[in-house]
Amino acid sequence: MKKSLARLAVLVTAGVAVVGMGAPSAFAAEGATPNGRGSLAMWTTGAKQGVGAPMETPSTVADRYAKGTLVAGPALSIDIADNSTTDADTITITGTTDAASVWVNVNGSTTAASVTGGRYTVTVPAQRGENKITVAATGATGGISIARRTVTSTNFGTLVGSIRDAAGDDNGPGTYVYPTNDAFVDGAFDIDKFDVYEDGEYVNLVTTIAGDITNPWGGDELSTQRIDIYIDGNGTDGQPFNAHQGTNAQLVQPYSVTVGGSGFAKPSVVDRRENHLGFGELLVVPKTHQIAFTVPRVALAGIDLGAAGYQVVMTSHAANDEGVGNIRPVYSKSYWDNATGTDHAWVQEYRFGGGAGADTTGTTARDTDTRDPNALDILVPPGQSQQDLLHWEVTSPVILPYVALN
Ligand SMILES: [Ca+2]
Ligand SMILES: [Ca+2]
Ligand SMILES: [Ca+2]
Repeated sequence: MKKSLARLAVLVTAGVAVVGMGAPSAFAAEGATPNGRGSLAMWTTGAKQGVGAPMETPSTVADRYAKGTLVAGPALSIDIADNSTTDADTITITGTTDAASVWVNVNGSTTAASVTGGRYTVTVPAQRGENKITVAATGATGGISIARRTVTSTNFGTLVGSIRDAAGDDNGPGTYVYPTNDAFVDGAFDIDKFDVYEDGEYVNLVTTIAGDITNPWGGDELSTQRIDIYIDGNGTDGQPFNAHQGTNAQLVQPYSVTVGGSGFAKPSVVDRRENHLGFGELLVVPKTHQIAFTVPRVALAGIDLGAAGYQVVMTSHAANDEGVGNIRPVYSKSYWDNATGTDHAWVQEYRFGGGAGADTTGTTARDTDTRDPNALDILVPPGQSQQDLLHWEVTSPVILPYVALN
């Protein structure tokens, strides 16, 4: 066992991660860098945990690869489908093999599978998001077979409640149009669902969007979106209260806390008096189109999450000099339409149209008219319409309601 794992460690180090699955030339093409995250570290760690230091001389193995001959690996199948999704906190990996031993590495931690009667099984903890699974089986003649799978876990904890949102209403009051640049992919600002989960000392506020989550500008997992989540745990009436600067909107009454963040601003919990109560973490799950803000439960102290009202405002992230509050402005459709061919050709490519105003360096908002909200999609209570709620030509600033969880 010790020897087998030692060989394996060296093989992975040398970048021959597809042992048993292709010709030696394919390994050379991969170069000396392990294919995948921390291959060497993970197998070395596993070896230490399981059977001791693995780095004995791999001369026979090295020779074998230097000469371009390959010992056939054992039979190895894996039952779990690639790119599958689970909401459980563990992943059970099973399959068939004719090898005596099978090792499974998940996210850098290696575990021996139990092998009985030609089948292997092992249950490992799933980390939230993407889990990279590598299964390695060593045959009696030293050949190795490897299978890889990626499994996404959406285990956000215990669901407190959800709010669904209409599809295709990522147009604000019904008139807004996306910038034309490819960075603004279809549905990138279309809220599909909002979920609240409790997870021990944390709360997960999860916004699912209709479009793909891309990261064209090198943010932390996402680029174009900004999300502000307003939580009203008061249950008392009050006067309308300003939303995050640059939203050009108010909440129907003061929030208890707001959690705002983007790929360029860590989720931050702030109360209505602008006291900063803590930072959260951003986790994006591209496969399930989920953008999660994980915040400390203590930062939401005193709020009954199940009874609270919520508003989720989807805007587009702006750099500091592009719009106040790091929110991208919306301009009038005629200005936007006619920007092509002018010295403001970038307007159509990088700003939203269908609202009011034009670019100006005269205000920090970079907008000559801020009556129109910069919200592209919001949550809407049953029986109300987003078109009415965001109809800035009737009421400005627009007043956003809180919505109860289902
Ligand atoms: Ca929507
Ligand atoms: Ca405007
Ligand atoms: Ca909506």
